Amino acid sequence: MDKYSYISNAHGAYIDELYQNYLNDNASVDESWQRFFEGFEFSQKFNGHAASSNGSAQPLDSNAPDQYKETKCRDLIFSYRGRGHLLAQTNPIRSRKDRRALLDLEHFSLTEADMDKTFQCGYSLFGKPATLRKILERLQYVYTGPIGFEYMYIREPEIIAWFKQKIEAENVSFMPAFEEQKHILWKLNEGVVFENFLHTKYVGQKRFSLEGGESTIPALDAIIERSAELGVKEFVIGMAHRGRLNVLVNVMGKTYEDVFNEFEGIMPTEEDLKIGDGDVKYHMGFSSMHTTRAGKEVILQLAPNPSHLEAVGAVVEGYVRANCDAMHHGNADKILPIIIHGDAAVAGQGIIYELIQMSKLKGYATGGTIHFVINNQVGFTTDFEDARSSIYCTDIAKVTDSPVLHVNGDDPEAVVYACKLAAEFREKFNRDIFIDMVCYRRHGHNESDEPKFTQPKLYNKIGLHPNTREVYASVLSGRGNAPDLAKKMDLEFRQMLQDRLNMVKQKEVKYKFQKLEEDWQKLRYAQPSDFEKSPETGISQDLINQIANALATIPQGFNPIKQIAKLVEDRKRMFFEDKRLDWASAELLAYGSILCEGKIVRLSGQDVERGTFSHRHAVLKDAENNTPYCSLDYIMPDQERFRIFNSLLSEFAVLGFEFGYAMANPNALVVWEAQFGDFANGAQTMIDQFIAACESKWHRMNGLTLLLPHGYEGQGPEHSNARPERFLQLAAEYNIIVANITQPANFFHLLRRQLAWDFRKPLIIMSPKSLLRDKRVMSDLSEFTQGHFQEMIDDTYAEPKEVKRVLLCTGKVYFDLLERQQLEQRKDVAIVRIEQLHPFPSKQVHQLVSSKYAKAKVMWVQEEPKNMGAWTFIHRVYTYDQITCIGRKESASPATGYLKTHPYEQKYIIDKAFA
Ligand SMILES: Cc1ncc(C[n+]2csc(CCOP(=O)(O)OP(=O)(O)O)c2C)c(N)n1
Repeated sequence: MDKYSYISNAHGAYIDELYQNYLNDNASVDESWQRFFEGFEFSQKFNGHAASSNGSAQPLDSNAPDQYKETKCRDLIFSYRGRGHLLAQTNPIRSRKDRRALLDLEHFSLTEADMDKTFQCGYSLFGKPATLRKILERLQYVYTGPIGFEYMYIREPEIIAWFKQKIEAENVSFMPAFEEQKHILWKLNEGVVFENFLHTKYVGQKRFSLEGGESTIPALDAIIERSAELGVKEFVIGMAHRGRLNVLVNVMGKTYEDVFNEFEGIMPTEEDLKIGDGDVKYHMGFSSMHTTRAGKEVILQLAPNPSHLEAVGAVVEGYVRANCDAMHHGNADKILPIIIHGDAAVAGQGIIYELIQMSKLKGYATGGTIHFVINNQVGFTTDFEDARSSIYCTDIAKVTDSPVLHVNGDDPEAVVYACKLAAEFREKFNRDIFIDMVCYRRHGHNESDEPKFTQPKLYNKIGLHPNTREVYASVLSGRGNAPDLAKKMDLEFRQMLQDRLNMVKQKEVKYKFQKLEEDWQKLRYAQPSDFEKSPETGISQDLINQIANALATIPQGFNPIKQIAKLVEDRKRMFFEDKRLDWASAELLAYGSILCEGKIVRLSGQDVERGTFSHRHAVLKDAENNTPYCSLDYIMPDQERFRIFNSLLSEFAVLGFEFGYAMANPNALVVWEAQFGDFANGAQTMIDQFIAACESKWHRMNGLTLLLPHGYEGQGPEHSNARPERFLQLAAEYNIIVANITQPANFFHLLRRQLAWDFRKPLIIMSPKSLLRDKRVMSDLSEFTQGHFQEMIDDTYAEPKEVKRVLLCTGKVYFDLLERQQLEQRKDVAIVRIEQLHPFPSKQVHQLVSSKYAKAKVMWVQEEPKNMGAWTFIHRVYTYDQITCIGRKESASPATGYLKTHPYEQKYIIDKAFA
């Protein structure tokens, strides 16, 4: 402390403290401070009097600065690392906005007169003291060149140290070898010439060209090459419209001929039309096997994608996680998600925040994602200044301490360098990283748009700006490297495209199916007849006993709280004495049975481990140390373990993730549960664009299951209604299953049916709340050892000959109707439950009504208002006879907020049904 008492300014106390820390443990202070203190002690040792007793600093020799300036120079280095990116030359088309980098010498009380003084802190850049001139030169070279590095906000010192080492020491110059330069030019040439070719051949056709951002092609190539060297075997890419066709052919290996065919407008075959309606060419997915230049064989996948920007990212993550679980032994290093964003979308869409928050959670982590932003500085017609409040479009990266590399898109060598660095970072730290490639958009939002309506000044500049390939070609020829190369490549490639267009048959891309793709190949698309009767899904009593044992066992040494001890006792009694199961037991039994088939069961959503309504208790917690115990993991050897995860408080991204998981693996039962059904509307994009339409648009089946708590129980507008009407409105052409079930055994069979079918369909279940504990909602054990899902359940109480009225209903209202029927002993009213609303079991219902209750009037009873619930759908499908509806009046709000009003409304419905 004494040693530093001469520093009489505001820094003194701070430096004193640092020095104390340094004396206690050298490594506890930043490396540059270590060098600083070493220098200080060195000068103390040899000069004895680095400072005067009156506190003012004194130079050690004529060329050495005083300690105050030494400190300031150190600040300068530190500040360049943290703020240099604000000055980096990343914008190819216009000068950067002043972001107040505050990096001038005067900000550090340094002057021109200090330039040739030697500073100890040169150590941290050169491993030895250096003049301010050299220090500044190096800092400017590294930090204000074509890449702006943002990493100093990261709170792990080892990551900061890694970055510093990489960019300040190992790769000060990122100029690649000549062979690599040629390859970059080749990829750029492919990117540029392909767009140019389409532009001239298909004038005015929408293609969302990559022009202005063509460095994306060498960029993706570099990520794939470097990651493959580091052991990645599979890449899953999510991207929007911009540049997609270019990526498809020049990265993914789709044939040029295929793309030309799509531009010519292919006629769908009869087979295609049977599956669905298809999608535009810049939304389609693709997968291929690719051999890297270093000879590594890797799988490339591009996820299909709707117009809704950024939604696909969550799907990609789920897809990656599924492949990681099923094919890479959980090893995320083998599979890499790459998400390509637009600058406006990544800044504006809220799902990005959800996605980022998922990235490190145990249920959702995928070992780090490379985010690549094609930052063309405009979103449709909106300037970046109207598109965000943050400085950078990537500022969300800071939420998870993910580094960002801002790079000039007109410098493909810098882009390639940034991509390789990102690949190395991801493999080393399994953390997200962002590349923000600043470029421009040569045309309007699409090719027929006039950009000068809104950005005339910018587009005057862009009009004069040479394309990236020309820019790079002149860099290469400036270096004296093969001046004719670019021209030669252009001619060759253009000729090849012309040949392809002339329909010279292209060598087919070799396509090898990966394992899960093979599993999908074993399935088939559904036919209408598949929905007439469900397959048998019972399980043996032996298996039930094994699962029951697991569910009814608390392991030695585990301390349950009192209620859990009782719950486990109750389970045991249900399975082994009463032989009647409640809802939760039926559900867990279904999951357990699938796990025992060696298949994955994944359940995620908010609070699913315990269950929102405290019924599931799939994961028990030790009362003393909180250790979790998942009973279903202990049924038998060689079973799959139960993948159950409490999710973050997100619907959009989490549902997208689960959709992606189910899209990857046909043999996994993937379930997402909403806290209450209404919250699913936060994920409406996933429901509309992916769940309802994926098979029709992209010919991709998906077996995702949604559990949406639903039912009118007086809990108010927001906890009553899972909006079945919305799902039913989306329902057509057997696209989704919508069910509302009343019996545990039927729930069990429905869940098992998801994997028993030899096709896959999304399943949406309006699931119960208070019924979870209702004594009437129990099923005999015998119903689990045989049988199948029942789409419709007939009345067993009414006297068919006497029946004058048939009440068709679904879900919870059945029990209210039942109660009245029993109470009033109404043998003249039959209550028929529709357990599966879509596909509607028309044949079964019509057959029943026309034979058993031929003279009866048919009514639809629902507890929802008539503009909600199933009524509008029933009206659509119940074509056989006249049918009327009993329900709440048409309403703006789903349910009353007045607790006392609720029972009156409910009674009114039941009264009318039996009137
Ligand atoms: C969720 C959503 N909202 C609006 C749109 C309409 N839209 C299509 S492209 C676009 C601009 C996207 O800008 P940016 O993310 O910068 O990508 P770019 O098109 O510039 O590559 C908009 C608003 C959309 N597709 N998705």
